[in-house]
Amino acid sequence: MRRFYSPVQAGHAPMHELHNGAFTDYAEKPSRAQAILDAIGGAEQPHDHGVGAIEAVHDAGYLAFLRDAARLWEEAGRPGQAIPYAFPIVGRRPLALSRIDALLGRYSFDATTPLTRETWRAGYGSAQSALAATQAVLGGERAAFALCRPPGHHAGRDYCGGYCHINVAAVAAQAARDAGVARVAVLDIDYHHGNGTQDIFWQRGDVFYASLHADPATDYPFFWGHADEVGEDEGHGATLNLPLPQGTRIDAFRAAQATALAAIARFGAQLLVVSFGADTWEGDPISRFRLTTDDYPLLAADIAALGMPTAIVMEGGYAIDALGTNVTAFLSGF
Ligand code: OKP
Ligand code: ZN
Repeated sequence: MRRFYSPVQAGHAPMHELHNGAFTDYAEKPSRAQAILDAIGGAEQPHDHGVGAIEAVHDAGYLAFLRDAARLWEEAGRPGQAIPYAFPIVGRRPLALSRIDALLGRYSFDATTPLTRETWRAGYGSAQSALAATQAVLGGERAAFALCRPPGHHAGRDYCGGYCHINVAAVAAQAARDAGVARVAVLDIDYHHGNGTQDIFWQRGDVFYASLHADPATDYPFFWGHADEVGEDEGHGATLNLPLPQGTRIDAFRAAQATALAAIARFGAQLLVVSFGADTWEGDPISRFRLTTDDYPLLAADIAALGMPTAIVMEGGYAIDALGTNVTAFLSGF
């Protein structure tokens, strides 16, 4: 299987994150990508497909913010990395914001996603990897893998959060639409709900979003991913959420995935984007499902049995010692 990764993706390396009330080591480390690269035997560097496919999904003001935030933070005399702390929850209205703290609150939905001088370039590279995998399957490959890191599924049209800045799955899905694929599906099997992907396609009838994830009643991102969230307007019925309890093992996970795959087939998708997170693994440090390494080929084989051209983009997975093995196991199922 062709696989893609750009070295610029390693540049985003925040020192720490706000985790359960204290600063801890940033879990979404560059060494995640290295561990996967070592296991899959390297990757092709993606061609630069330009910023257009990113602008097709994200707000222009937001992208300017991603480019500028770390510089503005430094110019304000701040140490470390740019982290938001005040959010316009009440009385939202269009304002010409200039203060870095105001911009951070406006364009972030949580405080776990620091921005550095390298964030934009890394997110851009991650999106280029996703685009390269999409081009490969549009060009006839059965499946392709984008080693996306930073991940993307929590990022919305105009906000970052959950370690995500550019929604790489959405960029891939939209690129497929713009290449003429009439109906596209995103299957999200990361441990966490992909609130950003859901939000981007919420009112769209041409892109189906199906997600298996930990119940938002107990798990991040808390506010999205409930079973009754089904999309709106033209998108009504084109969002499918299958929340699962902590402790979920392969049998229940596989059954839920079968439900999602059946819905994707009924929808009539002609191309599939898989948001793959290895944080469903039993040893993941921030997650609470109990999948084993041997479960991943089964899940992948079920997805492959759909017979759809499939671009796989990497999302989470934080047990770095096991990450390469788990990703290899998943890819082997295709
Ligand atoms: C990104 B992805 C809980 C901290 C949660 C954010 C988790 C982001 C996961 N105390 N931090 O979906 O793997
Ligand atoms: Zn996750």
